[in-house]
Amino acid sequence: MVTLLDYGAGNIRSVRNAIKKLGVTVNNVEKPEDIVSADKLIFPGVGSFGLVMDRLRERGYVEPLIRRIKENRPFLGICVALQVLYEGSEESPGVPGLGIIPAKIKKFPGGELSVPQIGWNGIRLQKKSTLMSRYNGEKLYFVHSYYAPSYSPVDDWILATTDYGINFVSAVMKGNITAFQFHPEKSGPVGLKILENYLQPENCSSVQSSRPVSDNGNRTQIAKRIIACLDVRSNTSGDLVVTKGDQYDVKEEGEVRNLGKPVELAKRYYEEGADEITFLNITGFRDFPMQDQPMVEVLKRTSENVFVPLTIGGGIKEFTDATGHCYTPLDVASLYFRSGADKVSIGSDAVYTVENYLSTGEKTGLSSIEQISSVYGSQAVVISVDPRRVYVNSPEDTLHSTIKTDCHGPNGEEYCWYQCTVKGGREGRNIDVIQLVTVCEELGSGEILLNCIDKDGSNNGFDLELVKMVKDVVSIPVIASSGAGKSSHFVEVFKETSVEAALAAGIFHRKEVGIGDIKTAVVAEGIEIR
Ligand code: 1PR
Repeated sequence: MVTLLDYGAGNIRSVRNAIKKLGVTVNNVEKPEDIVSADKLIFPGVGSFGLVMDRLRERGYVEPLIRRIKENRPFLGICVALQVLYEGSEESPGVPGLGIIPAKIKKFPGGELSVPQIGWNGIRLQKKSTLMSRYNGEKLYFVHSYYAPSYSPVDDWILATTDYGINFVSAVMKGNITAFQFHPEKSGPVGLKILENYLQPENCSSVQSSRPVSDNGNRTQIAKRIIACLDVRSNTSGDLVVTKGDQYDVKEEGEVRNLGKPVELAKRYYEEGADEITFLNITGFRDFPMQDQPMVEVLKRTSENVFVPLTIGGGIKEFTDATGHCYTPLDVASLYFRSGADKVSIGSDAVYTVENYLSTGEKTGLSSIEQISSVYGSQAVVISVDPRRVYVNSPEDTLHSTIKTDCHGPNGEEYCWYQCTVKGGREGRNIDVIQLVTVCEELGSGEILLNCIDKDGSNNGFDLELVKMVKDVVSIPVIASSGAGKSSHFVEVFKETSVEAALAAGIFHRKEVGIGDIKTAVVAEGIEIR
């Protein structure tokens, strides 16, 4: 039996599901005393440093946690739960942490590497521990903008370190107190093995030797991610199906193309080695997700068997129902996080937000991006961009940011700009992709999912010109999407641009190319992959 510290801030369903999958019963902390009396405690940290500390304080959990840790009773912290062991964080100035480890959490400096760090990176073990006895150097899933510095005086706490521009502490351990910056519950089979080790009865005390493990000095490297995307909507019989469009047209002879069932396909892609799964509820702009429970059900069922990050998009916006009850975008996102999502993606509402911002020059704090990122952190907010090329003869013909393109327009035009659309590409708006992504980053989004309507379903490769243009102006991770037709397209996008991830849909659903085939081709070119 293990006890979970859930303070209602986000997706801890996957931790719960991972424990259940390992055949262990999960108890919840109901009152402060449960923290002290629990046999084994798992504390999955979700949200910003300040939010986590606020919630702990409101519930009277701070003192019992400190007591448990000082008494050396089995404790496993995940992500922000590692960070709150420290004295404080640059993320939430003035908010004291638990103060167990005498150092402060810092923000990644950025520069060449995008912040947040999102993806699969290695760890270098610095000492032996039974928890890591079945760990063989595989990559683990990280998502964070702040890090624990690896310099003293915390040496005696360091279990593992990782490189992301700088060398940081990716795991701490002293006696029976352990915390990971990575997410074991999102790190596929290897993560489950680590969790299983913690849950073993004989590992009640996670014995460690003080003898340092030889550190081979190799730098760890973040992997490029391969993401499987499932566009989901109801067909004419009312069944929720995975569909796929050509330039966003998902109908064939009046029927919605049906390429499979969402939960089954997601499981297949997880087993084939997808680094992440994305669900896009493509009619979310007209249905309201909180009344469209099948999508929530899909997430809940998927997270029972899929232990890599899940993103969900579609319909994240404010909504007033027939009774006059108003739901905020935060309400919608919270429902998705509670149902198993790690990130939400915002499409149409991001475009409206940016239009508003460009006309007033003011941040309202009320947009979906601001609301959700302030509670769950920027890494939880992806912007799904649906741009379409607009060709012009010369940059002077438009006020928008143009590129000189190798792929000329229908009348031989040599320039184009990328127009943002809403409602699944049905409506073009007067803003361009550069305006959209730069403002979204400023408002707090943590990643860009860069589709391209012209390329969608074409199988003729990603729009490299678009990807380069966007990568040049943002410092958050970018996912290239639309147009993948063969493995070499992934090699091309990773070699010719600095994009962090590449996503495909049609080739996976139609079983034309396997995720394993892509990874083999990418590795053969010396590109880091999981
Ligand atoms: O506007 O916040 O409600 O979100 C709606 C979401 O649904 C957006 O993320 C939008 O991209 C998506 N969407 C809306 N309509 C469609 C459609 O296809 N008719 N799908 C749609 C977008 C694009 C990719 C696709 C890639 C890869 N699909 O997700 O999977 O282009 O495809 P490929 O590898 O087969 O080329 P909101």
